[in-house]
Amino acid sequence: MERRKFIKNASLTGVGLAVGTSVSSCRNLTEKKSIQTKPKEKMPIDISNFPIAICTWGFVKANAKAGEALLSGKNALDAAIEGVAVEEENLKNTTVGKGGAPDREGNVTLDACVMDSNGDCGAVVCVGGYTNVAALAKKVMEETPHVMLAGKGAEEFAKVQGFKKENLLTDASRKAWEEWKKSPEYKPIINIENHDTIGMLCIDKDGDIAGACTTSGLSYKMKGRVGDSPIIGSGLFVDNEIGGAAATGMGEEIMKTVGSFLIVELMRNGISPQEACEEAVNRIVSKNDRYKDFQIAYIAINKAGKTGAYCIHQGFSMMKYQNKKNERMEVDFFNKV
Ligand code: SD4
Repeated sequence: MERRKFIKNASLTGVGLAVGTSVSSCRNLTEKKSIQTKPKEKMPIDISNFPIAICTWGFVKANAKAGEALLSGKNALDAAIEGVAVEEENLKNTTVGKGGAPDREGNVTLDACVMDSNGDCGAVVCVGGYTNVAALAKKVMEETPHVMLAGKGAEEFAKVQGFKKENLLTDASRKAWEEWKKSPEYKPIINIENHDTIGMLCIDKDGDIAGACTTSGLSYKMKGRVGDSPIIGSGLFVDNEIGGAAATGMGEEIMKTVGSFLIVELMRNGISPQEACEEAVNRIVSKNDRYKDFQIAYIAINKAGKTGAYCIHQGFSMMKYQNKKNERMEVDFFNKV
């Protein structure tokens, strides 16, 4: 549209532009409340449903750890960080923390983010040599004026904060990488069973929501590649009035649709966590006929503690800890043919 027409249309629709807009119309704009930003109805909240912890995949121990931390009175953020740390420290998990698969050049680099019930958040990307990157992301949130630190800067910050430096490349991961190098596949097509990022959402005893997401990213990624997991709104999003969502799978596709933010916004408009996860998957598969080659999975929880999850391909599960029970739930999927 040409500029003049655009300005005219903008003023007709009441959308003030900086050029040619009077001070009073600017004031009107800031005073005007968005009709879309409040839930349609106030959710009935029964505090006896809390605490609750949910996480991606069948991470039984991690979810139990978070559930127990919540029961002992820890807040949602600290419980989520304790929970995901179980997988960050699990050497057998080749997609999170220590023991994660390296990039094509043999470097293990980790990504993580956290978001709390005040809407504060922190993230670290491309961090080598430190295992507990979700806890490091919390430090970024609390101790710096920033939201995200990358690479060397994040590593130096970890050192200053007293995190222990470690070699993240285990013998098993190195051997698998050396094997992979014999006939390297550079296409970003991934095995649908090979996404084990842990995204976790917790509601504590007070009904406050927070989350954490941590990963080593795609196996044999390009050096410097960062996926959705540490990106607030993509791998994780929490709004304490509405709920939270987390993602796992092909980060490039999740980022293009800002999946976790989308789910929370859909819930804000009165849609259930289940329907919101289905719609977020639908946004991807409806535009992208390559979906047969990659997995995307979402989990979500709303302020009332209702949960939902959905994915593209069969094989994804979600853990749910509630009333001292830690259950694994198989998740419905899109690709039924
Ligand atoms: C990423 N979402 O870096 C992550 C991948 C994943 O287990 O889920 N890996 O794109």
